[in-house]
Amino acid sequence: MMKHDYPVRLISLLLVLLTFAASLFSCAPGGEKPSDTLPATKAEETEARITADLPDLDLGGYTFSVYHWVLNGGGVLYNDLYAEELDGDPVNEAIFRRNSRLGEKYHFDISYTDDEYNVIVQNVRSLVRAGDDVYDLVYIRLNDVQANVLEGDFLDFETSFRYVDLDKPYWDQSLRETLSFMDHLFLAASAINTEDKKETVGMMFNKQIAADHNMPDFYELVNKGEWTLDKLFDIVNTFDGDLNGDSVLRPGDDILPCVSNDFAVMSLFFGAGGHFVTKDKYGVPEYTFNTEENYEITELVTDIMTHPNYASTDTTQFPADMGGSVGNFESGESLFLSYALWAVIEMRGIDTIDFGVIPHPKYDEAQTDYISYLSKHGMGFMSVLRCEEDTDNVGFIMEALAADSYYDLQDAFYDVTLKTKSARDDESQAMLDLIFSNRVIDFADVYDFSGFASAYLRQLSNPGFRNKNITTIYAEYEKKIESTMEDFYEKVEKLDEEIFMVD
Ligand SMILES: [Ca+2]
Ligand SMILES: [Ca+2]
Repeated sequence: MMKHDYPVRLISLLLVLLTFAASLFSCAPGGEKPSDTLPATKAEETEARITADLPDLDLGGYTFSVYHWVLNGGGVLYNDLYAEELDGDPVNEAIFRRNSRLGEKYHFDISYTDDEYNVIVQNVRSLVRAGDDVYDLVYIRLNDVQANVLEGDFLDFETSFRYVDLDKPYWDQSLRETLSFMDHLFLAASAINTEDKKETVGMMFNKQIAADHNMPDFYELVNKGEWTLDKLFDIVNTFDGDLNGDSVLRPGDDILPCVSNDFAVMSLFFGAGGHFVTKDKYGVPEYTFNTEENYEITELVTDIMTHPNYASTDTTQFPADMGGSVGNFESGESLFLSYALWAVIEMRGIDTIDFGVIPHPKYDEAQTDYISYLSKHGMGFMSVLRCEEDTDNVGFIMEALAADSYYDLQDAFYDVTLKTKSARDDESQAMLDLIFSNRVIDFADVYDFSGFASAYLRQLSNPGFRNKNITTIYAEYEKKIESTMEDFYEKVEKLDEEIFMVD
């Protein structure tokens, strides 16, 4: 277990030193920028900066303690809550400045503790049973948090905090919708975190290859609402990248139209409006995968990903030293890379390729919005222990942090995400806005009822599924899905009756 606890005063001193250093190197790339500079899209959205409606409280030196998962001691790209020292990274700097600014204004400190992803699950359970509210804000990895939610370990964001205004845009509205059930929200997403943003998927494209192959202007295609699965299929199907003239496209030999790992099945399916679970008007989740529409989307996605020109690291042989699909894209050997956005951050040191980012395609032009999926394996959402006594302070600090992070921290994250040779174009920023404004994660992927969501993910890569179509795979899971859904309803009912005292 690691614990860091630094007083705000020390942070302030470091901040003074940093500001001095920044003034010495003010022409350095990535230098300080005025905090009132908003991204164009946000400026268009609203004339005035959106602020939290909070009274001017003095929290009397309250220590806001954060408890966060890690994987083998690491696994998080940024510690979004806590910056121990300045390391020259814009995101780190934004977190550091945010905490100093708010800590001074409202008089509180932040402490941070982490534990392995499986240990934290058990510890949270024990703390709640013991009524120990030592931690104010808890992050368990989304892949591991199901039992804690259903056993009632967390407070409901919708009703528990008088200072939290979930309707404000710095609370993620599409994920609020996705993660809630029967009027409860136990896991919340907000501007405080970059962790969930970097796990959100996008399609990176190589601008030089696009020009060489007379591709349409992808930004324009997206903006006109014409970026669809059919368009992607056409590109994959007709792409001429055969450099060695053997009439097949292979990673290492040729230029490929699109590379990914098997997660692209999910990114493309959900991007096209597919779903496992929908909710009825009372917010009750129902397993509704078994529809014509979902099978049609799956068929299109499968047509794309099993096309001989498409290369997925889970089904295609990549050269061993290539670094998979990300490495293939980095070395300028593919037009598209479908991946989580952390790949873009990883690529920021690379100056040999020039690339942009767009969302995954829609099913057809009639689909209203582009939808971006996110992976549950590398991030967790905010939760507060059910035994928390200090809901006023905890709610107040969460609200203050979220409102502040909506500008400086998110701007810094954009900066880092786009900080490649020349992917920092205005269009890319607008595309990231588009991606982050409509993100989903399916309820069935979060709770993995009966394991069908996992089977869906591995349908092309797992040898047990590869020769079956999705209708057959679903039929094998159907009975088990029904019983796990019944089990879920029973648990929620128990939660309502015994813990939240709802009739
Ligand atoms: Ca507490
Ligand atoms: Ca070839």
